[in-house]
Amino acid sequence: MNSSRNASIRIVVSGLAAASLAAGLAATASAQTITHGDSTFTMPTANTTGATVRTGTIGGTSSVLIAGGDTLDQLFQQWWWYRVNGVNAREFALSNRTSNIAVGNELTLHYSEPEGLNAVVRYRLIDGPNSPATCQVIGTVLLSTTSSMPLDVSFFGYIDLDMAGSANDSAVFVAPGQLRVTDGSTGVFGEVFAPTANLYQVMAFSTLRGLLTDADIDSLNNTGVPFGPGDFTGAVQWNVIVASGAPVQLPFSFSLNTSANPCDSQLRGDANCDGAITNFDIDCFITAIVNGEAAWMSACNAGGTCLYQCVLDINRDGRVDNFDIDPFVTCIINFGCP
Ligand SMILES: [Ca+2]
Ligand SMILES: [Ca+2]
Ligand SMILES: [Ca+2]
Ligand SMILES: [Ca+2]
Repeated sequence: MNSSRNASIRIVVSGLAAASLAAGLAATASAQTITHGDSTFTMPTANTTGATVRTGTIGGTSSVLIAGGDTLDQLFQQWWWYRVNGVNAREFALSNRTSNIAVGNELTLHYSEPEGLNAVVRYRLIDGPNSPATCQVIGTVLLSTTSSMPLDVSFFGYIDLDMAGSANDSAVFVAPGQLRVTDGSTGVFGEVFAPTANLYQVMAFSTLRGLLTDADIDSLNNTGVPFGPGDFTGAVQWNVIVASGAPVQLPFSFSLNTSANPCDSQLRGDANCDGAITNFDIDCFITAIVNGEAAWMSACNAGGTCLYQCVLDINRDGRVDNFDIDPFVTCIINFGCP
């Protein structure tokens, strides 16, 4: 980002802060910071940046992501837009925040939008080694609906990384759904990981953001990679059906100087989270399949270091269910997953 971008954002912040106070939203409007080790991640106050305003043209929150041992904020903006197909004639930002909860290294934001679309946005910060300073933010969005009719939703995850605090960045895919953005002079890099997204697009600031904030329908077109050097911005698009009683979870993680794939450091099949694949994993695997994530968390993952999806989604199809049973048995027989 440059100084003119800073200046324009400050103007918008002050104007919208007044508007949100007038609307009586001050009680839930507070900036949220989570920390882990010496890394921090901050999402700003609800409804106080162009960001989280439904049709704000500045778009995207001004986020802060700082990895341990460093002082640079390397994340200019990150935010979410959606369109209910057949209902909306444009994209809208998630904007109607109903609660925000920051506890330790986890931030949870609840949104309730007028189409009957609800979103629970979760960020989990995981600090890593220093020199270079590393951390991951494991993001997920859980979409559900209060409507009796299924919603046909296009949902967008947007990110504007400024590696090493500047715009001299290049981007390439390092694995399917995993994009690496590297600073041209320092080698500092960030990654974005969205394995289940249907579409992506990468462009120089601010054209891509404009597609999400303007008054028409846009879909991403799988172009722009490799990118740069330039002022990187990227987005992914999921096209999903959200039906009553059938919530949809969308994974979207990002990182500094390490992989953004949260499963890279997790042992698939290690259902009791003890670092090995043995018969002792069988009980915990059954707990997960039969009783779900909450029961598994309390019975088998007291330290909270294992991620449900990473260790239990054995067949890597994005769900933990009966289809994981056969490959899990194979893992146990072989003391490791193929
Ligand atoms: Ca648009
Ligand atoms: Ca950028
Ligand atoms: Ca184990
Ligand atoms: Ca699975």
